[in-house]
Amino acid sequence: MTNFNAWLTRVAIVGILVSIVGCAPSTSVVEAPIETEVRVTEAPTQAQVLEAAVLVNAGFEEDEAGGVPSGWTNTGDTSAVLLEENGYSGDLRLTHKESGTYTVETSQVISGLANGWYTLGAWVRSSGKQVEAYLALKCGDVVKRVNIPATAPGYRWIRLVVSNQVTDGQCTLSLYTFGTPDSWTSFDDIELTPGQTALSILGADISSLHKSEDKGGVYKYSDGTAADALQIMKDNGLNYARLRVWVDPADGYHNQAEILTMAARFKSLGIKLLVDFHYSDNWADPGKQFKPAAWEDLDFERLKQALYDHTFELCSRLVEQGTPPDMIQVGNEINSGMLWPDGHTWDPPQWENLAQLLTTGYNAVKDCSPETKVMLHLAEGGDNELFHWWFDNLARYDVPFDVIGVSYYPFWHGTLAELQGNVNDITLRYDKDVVVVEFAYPFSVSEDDSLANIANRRMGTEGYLFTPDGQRRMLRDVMAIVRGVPNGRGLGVFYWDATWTAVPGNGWDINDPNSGNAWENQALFDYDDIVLPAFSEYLNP
Ligand SMILES: [Ca+2]
Ligand SMILES: [Ca+2]
Ligand SMILES: [Ca+2]
Repeated sequence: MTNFNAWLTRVAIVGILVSIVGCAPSTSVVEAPIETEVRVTEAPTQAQVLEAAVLVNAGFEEDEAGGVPSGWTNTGDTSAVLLEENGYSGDLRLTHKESGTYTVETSQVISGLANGWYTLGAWVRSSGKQVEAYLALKCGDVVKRVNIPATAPGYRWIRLVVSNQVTDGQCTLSLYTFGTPDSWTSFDDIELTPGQTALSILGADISSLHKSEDKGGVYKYSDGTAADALQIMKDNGLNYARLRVWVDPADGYHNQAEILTMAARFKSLGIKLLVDFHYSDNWADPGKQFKPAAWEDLDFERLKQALYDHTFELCSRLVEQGTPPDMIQVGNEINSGMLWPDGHTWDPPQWENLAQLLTTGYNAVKDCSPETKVMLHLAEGGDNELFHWWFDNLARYDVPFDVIGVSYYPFWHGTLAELQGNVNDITLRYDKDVVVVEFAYPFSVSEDDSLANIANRRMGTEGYLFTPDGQRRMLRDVMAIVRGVPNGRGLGVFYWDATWTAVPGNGWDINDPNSGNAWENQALFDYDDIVLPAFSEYLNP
């Protein structure tokens, strides 16, 4: 549907609502449409009837003498501009490549644009190893860029987008490479379309925070000033927090009481809440989905009831204290199912049981709070085949849900191109929004406590050092992948676990107060408790 059609539809809906208002006998009916009625005053601005801009030679199929694309201007080391075979579509693509170090920009000025938001989109491939490669949309004095990451290994095409606001009728599209010798960037099928593409969820799992604070953990702004961690994160763009809940955890943290306490703090700062139900007394992930001790001897019907009651109870308590959950995930990384063995997806698979458990969780959420979104969450965000296997099996039972959550740890879950291939596909195939609900990347190769960190120096992705800037670059590029999901269905990212710094007493094992932290090199606060630069990427949604 075009924006103009959307406006026409809205006018039609408002017309219906106005006629309802006209004969509505009760004030409760009258009140709701009045807010909508304001839309009657909205005229179709130019931006609402815009069509995609007409670019010259957007697919690089037309060349001039000298082998450069017609309709584009090249500046800098123009010998680095090539038209190569094997476009994303058609015969040809634009490539920047040179045997020496080079800097080159290929650009096109588009004028006659109505003022408003536009989004530049392009398919790209990249060797990596450039000093810098990006797409830029320059409108007036404002330049917006999206970095082009390496798409090796495999050299898959990925599609990136960047939005900017037209204020004086024109913009410049820029395709830029600052290359090292033999590094290359390819471009094809450039588009400039009306509208803005931005992430609405800028989230972090901060399940560690409450216990950390109790054990003496402190958090600081970049200038070294200690402050409330939530305030620091909010000032760095955080708008959504995720908390896990266990049924009866041994140390008394990550239980319902903690969620209620934290939810009240979030509410006071305008931070939204995603509750991550593990349905266990301890960690649940693809390698372990053990039942809570209190549920172990229940038959399947009673197990479903226990799941329902636990979910409904926490949700209802949140509603009652005025902090309804914005989203709830039924299970955590449930590739292998949950509540083993009843909800196994293997050996032998119990898809029907799992479908009943997930449907029960969904019903508990909606019975408590119809507005709350329900997420189903799997690990292995780059494995499209796995997502097909899992969601196709569930689809046979019509399991209801609203959002797909994926974990994407670059050192375990494939390349950025594989992440894009998966999230773009599953939003279409299952007609759902998607969230990268777990992501992290290290900022250090050293340790801040005696327990060896999970992500060690052998696990780095080329081009992203285990440094504060490497961590920032990886978060930036994961955000770009989610932003590029077609039709605005990529909602956002949750960083995991932003606040889990090395604090004695807040280790990984809730049965051992002396256990260490294997994650402190992936927190978003450094070993001196100072917020890391990656966090500020959330200020560019
Ligand atoms: Ca082409
Ligand atoms: Ca450690
Ligand atoms: Ca420290």
